[in-house]
Amino acid sequence: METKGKTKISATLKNTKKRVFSGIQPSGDVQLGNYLGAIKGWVERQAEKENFFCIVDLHAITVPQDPKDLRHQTRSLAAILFAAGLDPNKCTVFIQSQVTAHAEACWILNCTTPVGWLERMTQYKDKLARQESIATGLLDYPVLMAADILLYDAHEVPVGDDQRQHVELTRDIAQRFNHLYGETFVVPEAVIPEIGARVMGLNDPTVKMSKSYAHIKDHAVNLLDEPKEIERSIKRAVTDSGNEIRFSDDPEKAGVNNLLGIYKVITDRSKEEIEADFSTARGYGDLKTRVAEVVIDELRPIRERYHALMSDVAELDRLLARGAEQARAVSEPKLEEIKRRVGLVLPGEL
Ligand code: AQP
Repeated sequence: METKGKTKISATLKNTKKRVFSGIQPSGDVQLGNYLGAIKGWVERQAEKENFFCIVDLHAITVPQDPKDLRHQTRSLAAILFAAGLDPNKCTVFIQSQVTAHAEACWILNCTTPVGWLERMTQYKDKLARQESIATGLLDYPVLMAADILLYDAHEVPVGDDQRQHVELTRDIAQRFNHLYGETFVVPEAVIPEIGARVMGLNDPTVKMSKSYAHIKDHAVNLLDEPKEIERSIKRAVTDSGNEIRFSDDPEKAGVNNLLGIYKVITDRSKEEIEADFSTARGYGDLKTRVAEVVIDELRPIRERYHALMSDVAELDRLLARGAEQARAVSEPKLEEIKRRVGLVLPGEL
């Protein structure tokens, strides 16, 4: 039995092809920050490595969700990912709850993760401050995220800046497990874009744009917004009383910096070129018009493909079932390896 276990362990560690794992919650309307900080990069680099993109519905239920809305948001998010350009022939897109290894691995990792590590997470502390009563799952959110990543032996985790701390924690969880039970997990790295990593709220450029604040007027551009709504939100974006259009770390200029950052990620031009271009602009009104134009042009084809995909839900579900099958083929042997490591008896082993 021991030999059989050892053979299986080394078989999964032998994977040499670089893997990428990232997730997104179906927790509301996908906003421009999710797109520029994560999805756009996923699409651009999907052919380079072996990519797994997960719709993390188990993470979404760590805060209250209406069941009917959650079901719709999950399919809608899948349609957005495919509409944005994720190609099921190049990468694996799947729903977390359809691959049960994630929840099982999370339990095992819970048993090696000190609770103090979780209490220090800033996203937990922020959400805690916004709610009267919180679920255990909210505290445990980063352990489930660690399970998601570690089950795939992912080397890279492309995320926005807000998830940096969670990926750091995943590294700690992996190293601790490896120390306790022997080399089991690849220790992953966060891959964070230089610009676009933190798109700020249009109504308040000191707060990150977030699905949770989508109900606040003019906070976000949602990916499915019509051109008129996009134009309206961007025209109302908070700026400052000056008129200088340049990239800046000055908190006073956070609004202008945010608009320029959005413009930069979409146009893929250098800061110098952009500043030179805007040097003849007549104030922030011109800047907002140009930013609205590029955002509208970027999102138009996504919105059109989205509506086509949502008109055939059976096909969407078929694509997701295929993704889940591919994800199970990788994560289930890894889960068996984890179980062996901690001494759990697998069926048929006795
Ligand atoms: N404002 C942002 N700027 C850049 N990247 C962002 N991301 C989120 N907001 C921004 C990145 O989007 C990916 C998916 O995020 P998520 O759905 O897993 O959860 P989140 O980070 O908590 O995003 P939200 O929109 O703020 O959701 P809620 O309100 O539900 O918590 C991640 O890579 C994230 O970094």
